[in-house]
Amino acid sequence: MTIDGDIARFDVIVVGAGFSGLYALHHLRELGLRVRVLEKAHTVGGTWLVNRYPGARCDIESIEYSYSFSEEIQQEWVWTETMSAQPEIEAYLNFVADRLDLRRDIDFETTVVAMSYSDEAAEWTVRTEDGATVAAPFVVAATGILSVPLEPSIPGMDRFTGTSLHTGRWPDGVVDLSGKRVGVVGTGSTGVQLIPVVAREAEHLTVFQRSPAYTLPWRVRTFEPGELDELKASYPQIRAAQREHPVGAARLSAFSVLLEMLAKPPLKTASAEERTKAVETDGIMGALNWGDLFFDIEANQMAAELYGQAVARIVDDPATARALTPSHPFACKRPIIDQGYYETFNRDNVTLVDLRADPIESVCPNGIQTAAGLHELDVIIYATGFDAMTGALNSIDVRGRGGASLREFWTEEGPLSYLGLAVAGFPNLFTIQGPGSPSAAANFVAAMEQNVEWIGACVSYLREHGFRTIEALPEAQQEWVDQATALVAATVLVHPSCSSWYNGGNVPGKKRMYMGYTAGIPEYRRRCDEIADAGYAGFKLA
Ligand code: FAD
Ligand code: N01
Repeated sequence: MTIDGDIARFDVIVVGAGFSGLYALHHLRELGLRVRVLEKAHTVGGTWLVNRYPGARCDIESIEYSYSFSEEIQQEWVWTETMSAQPEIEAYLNFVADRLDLRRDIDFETTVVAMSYSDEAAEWTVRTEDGATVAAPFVVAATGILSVPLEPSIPGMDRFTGTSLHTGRWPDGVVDLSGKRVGVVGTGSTGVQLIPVVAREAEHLTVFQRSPAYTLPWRVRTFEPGELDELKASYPQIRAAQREHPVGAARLSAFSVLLEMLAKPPLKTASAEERTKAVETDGIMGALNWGDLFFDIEANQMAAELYGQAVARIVDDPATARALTPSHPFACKRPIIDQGYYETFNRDNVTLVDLRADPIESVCPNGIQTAAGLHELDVIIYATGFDAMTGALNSIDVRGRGGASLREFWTEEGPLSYLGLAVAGFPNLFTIQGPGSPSAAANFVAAMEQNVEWIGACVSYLREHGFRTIEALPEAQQEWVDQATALVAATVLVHPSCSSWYNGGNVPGKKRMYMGYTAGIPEYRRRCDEIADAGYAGFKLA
């Protein structure tokens, strides 16, 4: 890459070197394209490089939450646990980068700050933080759906004299929490993973909880000797089953459990005895394992009550159990699984602060002040989530046709996109698993592989047929958004009390809109293929 003066030119610029960017580089390079990847971190990994917090792991079995495109890679790599922890996934992505010799085409420590499209040249010019520019007809934004950590704005945060950490940019190296008084703010997927591990290490843990989580107890285990080899021998069947499965993971995962719930009898018509028996027999699963919770808010509220009873069977202190019972609808946030979450609250060194009753007033130099008093702390860990789906692209000044700003468009109109792959007014820009894609409610890697392969085929088609540009048509985009919205219209996902990264409700001021596509990956793939086969229907090719 050159600084100022001459501009280096490529066929495709990929931004980001996580799961998506690495596969985009490999696949597009295999198609004979000159590809350059720009990555702000010092190495590969994306999500699995920065979320190094204790307890971080995936919640889909690793033999499915991994690349399927290379038989060599899936045979050579050794997973040690059913659902791998962060260090192993990070190591896997490094292995892939080396095995496919990807690093030679990646510029690390290179943050993209702006990119603008020239109509005349049919080309994107991409500017990085150090003032360098590169250009290419096509840009693939592999910038991540959960890559911009969200800091809460609590008065006094910068006055804290202890250590402040965000789980989404956890420092490299050991963070020693032993003998420390630690506070964790946030009880989403991250908090639920982090809290049991921190409790075992810290002198005292105080959990500041605004919305209690719904979380399914889960057993993650190391593979028995020979077990992984047997699975590897069945990879053709495993991958085939995944491909046909709506969530891109056919083995047991929180997503597959949720899908199975849809086929269960309704809670509304269950007798009092049946409800009690469900909780007595199956605990938390029994409270939630009913078919009408996604569509009927009253049934959902009844399930919340049963859930509270199930929690009370695990948590010794009744007041703590009550505080851990959610009041928002089940299923309107991403499903969570845990290992010993509720048991953690029976420990002598753990205190729960229910912010619904006792809100945070400020962060002080020596702790967190709530309405009821001061909690003295040495370390505060913010597990407060991400500006999801649009956050990463909105932190780049993306200028499309006529200088239009993507950030302004998405802020004013909402996160509109055609297939989650393209935005009208931004020709030749592909977004991997953007808003309106299945990624929010599916195995991301499976969903992403489809996107990368579709983009590869699209660029090849354009070149073979002498087209220089492809651009989503506004009416096709609106139709796609309408279809995605219609899919969830009858569900609790759009209930006013649902606030999550799925609908932008977790970011103050963000326009609310459900940002997923819930018909499943096979149906999404069918639609994408149909559109491509029709000469890219809904796109303007020029
Ligand atoms: P990322 O991994 O986020 O990578 C994006 C890359 O782009 C980053 O390296 C970033 O530095 C770079 N980048 C962004 N902006 C710029 C810029 N302006 N300039 C240069 N570089 C830039 N999904 C699942 O399906 N199953 C799971 O079990 C699962 N577990 C998760 C656990 C955690 C803790 C989190 C946060 C997410 C999890 N996800 C899971 C979602 C996860 O984000 C995806 O599965 C996947 O890792 C995303 O890969 P990606 O390459 O698209 O994005
Ligand atoms: O973020 P979240 P996350 N004061 O937004 C609270 C993936 N992931 O990092 O709900 C007090 O879910 C907030 O409270 P509320 C997965 O896709 C996967 O946990 O807004 N609290 C909430 O409790 C997941 O969905 C895994 O009331 C504040 C929490 O912080 C996504 O990443 C593991 C607050 C944020 O929860 C994000 O998960 C980890 C404030 N000012 C992550 N602001 C797997 O296991 C926010 N909160 C696969």
